[in-house]
Amino acid sequence: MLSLDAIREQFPALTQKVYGKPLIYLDNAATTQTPIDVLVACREYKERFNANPHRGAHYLGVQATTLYENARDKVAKFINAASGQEVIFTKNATEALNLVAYSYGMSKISQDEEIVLCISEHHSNLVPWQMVAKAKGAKLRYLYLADDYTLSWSEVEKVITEKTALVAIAQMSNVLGTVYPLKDVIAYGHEKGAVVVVDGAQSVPHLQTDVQALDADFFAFSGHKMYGPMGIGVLYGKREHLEAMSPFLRGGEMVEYVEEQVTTFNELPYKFEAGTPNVEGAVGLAAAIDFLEKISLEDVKAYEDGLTSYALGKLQEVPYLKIYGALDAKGRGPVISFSLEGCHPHDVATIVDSDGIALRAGHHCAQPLMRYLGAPATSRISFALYNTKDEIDACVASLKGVRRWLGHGS
Ligand code: 7TS
Repeated sequence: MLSLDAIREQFPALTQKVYGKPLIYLDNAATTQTPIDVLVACREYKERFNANPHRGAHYLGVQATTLYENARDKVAKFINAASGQEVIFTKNATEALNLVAYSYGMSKISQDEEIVLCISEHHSNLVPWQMVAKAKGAKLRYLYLADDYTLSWSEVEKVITEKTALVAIAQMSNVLGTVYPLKDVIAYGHEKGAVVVVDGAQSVPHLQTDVQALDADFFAFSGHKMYGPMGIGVLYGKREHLEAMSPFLRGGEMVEYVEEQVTTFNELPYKFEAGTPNVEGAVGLAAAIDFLEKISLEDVKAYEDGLTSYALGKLQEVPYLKIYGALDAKGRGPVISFSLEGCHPHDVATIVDSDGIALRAGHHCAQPLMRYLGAPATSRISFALYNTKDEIDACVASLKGVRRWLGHGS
């Protein structure tokens, strides 16, 4: 692993002061900061190779096409897809999940079949399935969590049945940090005849991804949560599914032949990439993958587990603080949600912000989970590979002052 100093030097955003205090950025589950390698790659693309790919036969057009397709191959290798043809570039995880809902869900799900979601799903992996269920007369069913915020196997066996046509589940919750035992859930789903869609938006920056070992049917994630640019995301899909699906959006290079009345579509993956793609984003994502692989995801995980474990211990020393999520770093990712008794999460975020600390407050786009937890909102800190124990100490010290700031005795 590179030294922490060397890693932090890669992130210009982290050297800033806000309100005269060093920025402590603990909102990485929302988006990560960007390393110089990614900034340089994007800039170089725009300065030297900018062209519309797959169209012009001119020099720049060929360069742009090569960069874009190399990025696709890099992504395929990174997630261990069998082929780049199974990797579709999208705008973000949300668009990737909508693509599956529209192109697979709306044609393959039938009346009275069941779609199974976990109660902790982000709205991006929930609202599209509500649409499919409503349009097709299917039923939505939820996997509920145990008191320790884990998913019990008895719950899996109870909810996923022969009626289940599709299971849509995140690998890691963006609120609780729970990492779900997806390999087993997917195998069980397949046993019951279901297709399994994985939302990897939170897990990809922290865990090694292997879509073939998982045996996921679809796997979605975003570039900007893994040190890449915004506006680029990925949908992996097994070839057999993608081949059988209709396009999501239409126009541009996703066609083979267009006649006045009918169109035939391009081969995979272009069939699903309508319009001019985000080459700059793809190039940046490829650079982000290089950056992560240079450090190694194994080392990233070990380091972040250490931060999570440390933070869980320190947060429990804060009076009146309740953690929503497992108290052990094992089986969870570096995302910690909590409440401070008597303090609204937005007040907590505003007060610690004045100390230069960025954390997140709200429902985290997981309102059904919040309702299930009985908490309308929580505060959340989330780590990336550049965070430090000193930053956690500073955050905890700031949190300790919040209740007094709001007029509570202690
Ligand atoms: N799925 C999960 C599990 C997420 O955490 C998010 C974003 C998304 C999907 C959507 O990603 P997007 O890139 O398409 O927007 N989660 C958060 C969050 O926790 N705070 O801000 C965004």
